[in-house]
Amino acid sequence: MAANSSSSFLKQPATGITVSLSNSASELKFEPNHLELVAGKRYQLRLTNPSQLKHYFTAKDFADSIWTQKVEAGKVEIKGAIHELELKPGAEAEWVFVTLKPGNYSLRCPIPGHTEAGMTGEIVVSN
Ligand SMILES: [Cu+2]
Repeated sequence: MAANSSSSFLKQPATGITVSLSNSASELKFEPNHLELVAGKRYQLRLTNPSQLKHYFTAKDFADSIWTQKVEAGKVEIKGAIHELELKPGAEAEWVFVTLKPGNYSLRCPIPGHTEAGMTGEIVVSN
């Protein structure tokens, strides 16, 4: 993506969304497990893991369809393309991105047994 088009995205206020990877009861699910986004908008996705296990936020086709501004975790800020995030117990991260392409994208935690137990979700990007 050209730098000039990304700088116009940066002027948009980001819409905040929070997704919890599992919960304090360590149930294997994303909360919420369905996200509705609009193409061409800037989002600040806050990910939390209040459970006792590590989890992944894996949505590769979605990650390929967006422009990532940054991921912030602790005192570290990462720029550039991100494909999946691993959150250790108690971790938090913020992913700031702009949606580019409409579509239905699947989300899952690929840790053995977690997808099968229902740790899946859907990200819908509409026009
Ligand atoms: Cu998991």
